[in-house]
Amino acid sequence: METTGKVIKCKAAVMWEVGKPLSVEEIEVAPPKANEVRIKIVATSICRSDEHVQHGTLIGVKLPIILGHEGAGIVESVGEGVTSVKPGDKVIPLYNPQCRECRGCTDPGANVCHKNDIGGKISQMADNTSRFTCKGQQIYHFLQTSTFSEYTVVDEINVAKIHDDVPLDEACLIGCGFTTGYGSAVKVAKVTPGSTCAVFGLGGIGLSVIIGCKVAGAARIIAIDINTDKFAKAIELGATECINPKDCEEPIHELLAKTTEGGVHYSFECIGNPDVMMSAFLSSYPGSGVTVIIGAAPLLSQLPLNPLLLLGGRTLKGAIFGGFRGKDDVSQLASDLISEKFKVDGLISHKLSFDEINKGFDLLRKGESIRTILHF
Ligand code: CND
Ligand code: ZN
Repeated sequence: METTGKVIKCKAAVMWEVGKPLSVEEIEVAPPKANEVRIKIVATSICRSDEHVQHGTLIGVKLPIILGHEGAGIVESVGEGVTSVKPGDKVIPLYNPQCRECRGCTDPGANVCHKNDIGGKISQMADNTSRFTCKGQQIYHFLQTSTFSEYTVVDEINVAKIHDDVPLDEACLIGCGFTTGYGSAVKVAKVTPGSTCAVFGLGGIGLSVIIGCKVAGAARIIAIDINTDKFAKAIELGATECINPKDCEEPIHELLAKTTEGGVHYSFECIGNPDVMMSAFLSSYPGSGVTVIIGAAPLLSQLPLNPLLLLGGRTLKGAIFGGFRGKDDVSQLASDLISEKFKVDGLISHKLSFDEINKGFDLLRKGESIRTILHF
């Protein structure tokens, strides 16, 4: 390509300050170094985790930074030594890399690669430099992906090649929201046919859990949210009943115990609220229930858990990225999308131009959107 080896000037949303709207700027993106890949992002979507960070409620990030970790695009150029993707390939950037060497990549029960930057400690490329500059200043990378930029550079371990037929709008959702929720049901909880599931929180993550529970053959999928506007979509995607905890006279776990012969088989927390995590846990059947924590709780929060509650045989677990590995599983999920094992288009509530990114954040904050896709 004519841009190969050159600095590219393009559009990106820069976070200069926490809590302030992102600023759409022209930035410079350096060419990929050895083992790196420069990607033209075609579509990117806004996950609640981006909003937590933008709002300053999750991890403290380095500034200025380019957020965004749900995206899809086309490889523009590759650095020396890259073999798994080539220019022109459709790809999904991965915040959960796959180096294939560390314990996280080789232990069959694990999925989080040790080369991840999920806590934001590095916020740069592996050689501790950035590929982004704006107004003469270095800009940090976010979650090794920074998809709120028309061009981004990632390490080869942070990119998955996908089938040419996958629509990039839908591919974006495989980069986080869909994969996280779906995998939490089918891979982490291992929902069984005929079971009863309770899903707390009906955003992009919770709705994807519902899709997973349905694919796994759950008989009852109880969808729970304080925003009743979310119920129609939950039913459309497979929920069999919806409950607003605010309408209940008793605590939700007591109501669920009564209506599910003592508790649900599987419960999922998809919000990031420690109180709801306890409700989800207490809603599970004391003899064998499984609860999966997916929501990202505020940094210093704690669960007030009486250990006796575990002795009957309950399991409380958590997962990142739905228990899936980066490169291999993402490529496979993209292929499963083409073979219609599941559909993800129902998760796309809005499409905006990239310049309207702050409107996208507002829609999420107001509870009006599931996933907003931004196009450059
Ligand atoms: P989003 O904000 O779209 O959805 C949350 C839903 O929860 C909304 O529909 C709310 O109305 C609902 N809600 C809020 N409070 C309550 C309550 N007290 N009771 C019932 N419902 C409530 O978020 P999202 O779906 O994009 O993300 C959900 C969480 O998952 C969030 O914390 C995000 O940071 C986290 C996450 C985790 C992972 C992972 O790998 N573990 C990956 N991505 C996101
Ligand atoms: Zn690894």
